[in-house]
Amino acid sequence: MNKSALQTARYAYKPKLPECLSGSVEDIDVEFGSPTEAISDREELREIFKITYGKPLAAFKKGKNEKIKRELKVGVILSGGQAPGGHNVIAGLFDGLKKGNPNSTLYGFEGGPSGLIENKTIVLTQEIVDEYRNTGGFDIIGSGRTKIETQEQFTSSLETVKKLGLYAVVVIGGDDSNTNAALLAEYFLSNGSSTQVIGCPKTIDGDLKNEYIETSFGFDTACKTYSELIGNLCRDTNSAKKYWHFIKLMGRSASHIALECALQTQPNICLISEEIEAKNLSLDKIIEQICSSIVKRAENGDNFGVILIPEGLVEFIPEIKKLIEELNDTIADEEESFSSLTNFADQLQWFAGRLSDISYGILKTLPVEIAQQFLMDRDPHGNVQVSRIETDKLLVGMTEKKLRIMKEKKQYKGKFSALTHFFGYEGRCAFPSNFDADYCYSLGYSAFALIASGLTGYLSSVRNLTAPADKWSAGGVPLTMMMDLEHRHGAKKPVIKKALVELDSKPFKTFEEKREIWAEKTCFLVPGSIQYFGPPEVCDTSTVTLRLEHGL
Ligand code: FBP
Repeated sequence: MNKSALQTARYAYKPKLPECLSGSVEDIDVEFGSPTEAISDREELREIFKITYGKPLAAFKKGKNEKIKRELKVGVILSGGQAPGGHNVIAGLFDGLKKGNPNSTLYGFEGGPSGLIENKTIVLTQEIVDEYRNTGGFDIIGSGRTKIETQEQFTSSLETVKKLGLYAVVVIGGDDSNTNAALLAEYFLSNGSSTQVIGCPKTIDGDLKNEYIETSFGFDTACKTYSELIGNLCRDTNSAKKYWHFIKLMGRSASHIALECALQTQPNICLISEEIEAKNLSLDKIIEQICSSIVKRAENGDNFGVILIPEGLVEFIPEIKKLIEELNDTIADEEESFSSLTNFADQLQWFAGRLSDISYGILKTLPVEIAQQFLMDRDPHGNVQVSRIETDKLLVGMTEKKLRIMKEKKQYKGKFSALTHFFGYEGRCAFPSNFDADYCYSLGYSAFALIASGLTGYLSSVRNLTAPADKWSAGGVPLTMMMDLEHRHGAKKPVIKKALVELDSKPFKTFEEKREIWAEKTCFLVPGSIQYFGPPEVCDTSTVTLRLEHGL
């Protein structure tokens, strides 16, 4: 790829490391806590993870560790959706390995987990890694969403690590990919292979977090990128004063991105899916809430505004959630019959009698193009692809309808002109912020130190993230510690628990305190673009969410 001026300048950026990982590698010692337990379903999980269950927490400290200088062969996988900073995880891992022993080798599995199954690799050389330092994207080796599930896939993965003589595999991924990492770690050991497996917490969605993982990488940069765009729209609409902007924001399920962007930009409305589900709010109630703000602002002469909509919203609105569940089950049960239908009218007809009356009624009344989006191909997990449902357009259509009725009843006198946007993919490959550049490099370096310390079934963990980077701590969290069992496709499966927005958390409470004023008055904040060069208070800060969670 050709290089922009920023890319060239960013090559010179030296990511910061926590003190416990900096300096000479043989000074990185590891200390262990007590054995750990899973979140729940402990007996069943102990059975599934016979060898790797319940390991202790690992923390790095300054000391002596001669083993760290061994020659190692390690493979790395980028799994799932792109997130800014992935290249720096690889750079941190590479630099650690080479510092430990210049003869160590890092293989990149191409195209995600399928690269491991099919043994598709490239050797990552100094020259290749240097090309990608501090850049966004996953294009160094590519990514993919293949899940290692079947016996054949596990067997092929084992064959690959044996053929390559791998000491360890690093899986850079979200909750599902790291659940896979835990299963692989167990599988390798129980099949006589000593290949270790280490995970790194990735996803812009911010939903892979818990007591030991303060945030997943990429969330910081993605939210700052979206907030810049939202802030610009706020200022634009405050200048021309004629549009309502309905902005859908990425985040498959959780509303962390929408909430963080709301805290950064102070829009008039931000819908939080988790709250809508908790309060059992129907689509009509949501429209009422939106119209109430539009009417109040129109009374003040403000016929403009900004509304944030989390991408996963539709799956949290009770009646739509039910519709989606029925659609998923019906399509999965009669896949062949459904896929033989070639037009929407036939598809709609096909669902009559197969869906409940309520769900069928909703499907029929949705605008045709939105209803069609509900019927599009499912993802590999059988779920609706929410990034492809134009919830923003659905809400605009329903708002227009409601306002027309209110106008007829003389309850509304304003003008309503709406524009829709979707900010999603444009945030996933941005140049990582300094925070993500440092955090990712540290996660990769910590993954190396976990491998060199002989550990398997751990997630690389870097904490104390609101402090300056040299004060961060680093170590590993046993993957089984973050697990419970969930029903997936009719069977109980081990999973790493997804962290949704908690309604009693400081970030949500802060938003809740202010949103009534934002709904009526113009309180927009314009955060501007990510700054890569300049004072730390402008360039190195973390998200508002993280700061509030840390009581700052
Ligand atoms: P990960 O959970 O794999 O990080 O991906 C998250 C995400 O970016 C969601 O926000 C979005 O809904 C989804 O990926 C889009 O998936 P795809 O890239 O397959 O269209």
